[in-house]
Formats: sequence, C-alpha cells, structure tokens
Amino acid sequence: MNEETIEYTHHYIPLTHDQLVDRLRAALKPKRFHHVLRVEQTAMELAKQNGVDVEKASIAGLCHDYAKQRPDQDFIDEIHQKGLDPDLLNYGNAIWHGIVGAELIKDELGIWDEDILNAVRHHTTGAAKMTKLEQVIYMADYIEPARDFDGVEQARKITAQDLGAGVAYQTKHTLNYLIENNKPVYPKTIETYNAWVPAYEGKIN
Ligand code: DGI
Ligand code: FE
Ligand code: FE
Repeated sequence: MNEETIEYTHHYIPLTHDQLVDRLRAALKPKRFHHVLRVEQTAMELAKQNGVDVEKASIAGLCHDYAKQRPDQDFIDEIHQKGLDPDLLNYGNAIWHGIVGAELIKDELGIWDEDILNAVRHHTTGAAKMTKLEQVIYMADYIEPARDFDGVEQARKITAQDLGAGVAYQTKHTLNYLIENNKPVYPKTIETYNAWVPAYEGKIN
C-alpha cells in the first residue's frame, strides 16, 4: 500500500497531521500505534471510494483507539463526570475505549466534530444508524492489512463491493464470535445486528 500523507485544514482539529501522529505515538505502545497508522491508511482509501471526506477519515482512523491503553479508572471517572449511561459501568475496556474514549479525545485533542466523535464512539459496536464516515472507520478497523482471521479476505472483498454489506458482514461475525465465547453483548451491538444484517441478507454469504 502506498503511504498517503495529508495536510489538515484545521477545521476539525487544532493540530497538524504530524502533531496528531506524535500524540498517538505517545499514547500507545508500538504495536497498537502501528495498527492505528494502518487503520488511517485503510480509512482514507475507503473514504475515497465512498465519497467521504478524506481528512475526517484520517483523523478518525488515527484517533479511534486513542484511549485503548488507558487505565479503567480514567473511563470510570469520565462516565461519572460526563453523566454517560451508568450501564456502561457493567462493561470494560472493549466497550469503553470507543464510547468513552471519544470523550477523552474531545477533552484532550480538541476534536468537536460529532461525525468524527461518533466514528470513534461506534467503531467497536457499530450503531443502527451510521454515517458513511462511521461505516468507513468500523470497516477499516476490521480489514486493515495486518488483520488475519478466518473470513478477513471475504470481508475485504464484500467491503470493496458495498460498504454497507461490509458493515453487515462484520456485525454478524462479531456477534457470532461473542456468543461462541460466552462474552457479554453490549445492547448497541444487537441494535447494529438488527439494523444491518437482515437488510443485507443475500450479500454477506
Ligand atoms: O480495538 P481493536 O482491537 O482494534 O478493535 P475493536 O475496537 O473493534 O475491538 C474488537 C473487540 O471488541 C473484539 O474482540 C470484539 C469486542 N466486541 C465487539 N462488540 C462487543 C465486544 N465485546 C463485548 N464484550 N461486547 C460487545 O458487544
Ligand atoms: Fe478499538
Ligand atoms: Fe482498532
């Protein structure tokens, strides 16, 4: 994949691209940092193919896992301070780093664009209604080039043909995985399933 670089307009974040990359490098261990760089590249490609703002895709791709390595207490404090749904306290990092992580991004990186924040919020669970940017980030995280699991090639192929079908494919397979492994399912994940999977029946097998 050719590395794309981009100059930010400062409409969405008061940092240059290089400054934002430095913030991610400082926030994450090397393995996770390199994952977010790959998600950024994949998101920019999907953005171009789907008529989505490439700058917003770059910012959201870089930031989607910004909070992934924060201690649990940071999320618990933020849930209380921002008055977020107390049901969140019944979950853990897997759910918090997107939904609560978006609040940390707002506070610490100065991003206020709700489309970018929602792309971060929904990157793990999806949502019944997702903008194209949210769909792009949800899929880029799933199919970035280092992802290697049964079905990833099919996920890449389906996503290249139809972004929404990619969303449905991922949602179905993630829910299957959670059930197979006796994991708690966050209610939004089920809402995502109901909104997307039956609608794309026939395009995801
Ligand atoms: O942060 P990444 O590893 O890059 O990717 P991600 O944010 O999509 O997280 C993926 C993990 O989150 C994966 O192991 C499945 C899990 N997950 C997704 N939906 C749910 C969930 N875990 C629980 N417990 N409940 C969910 O509804
Ligand atoms: Fe994540
Ligand atoms: Fe990720």
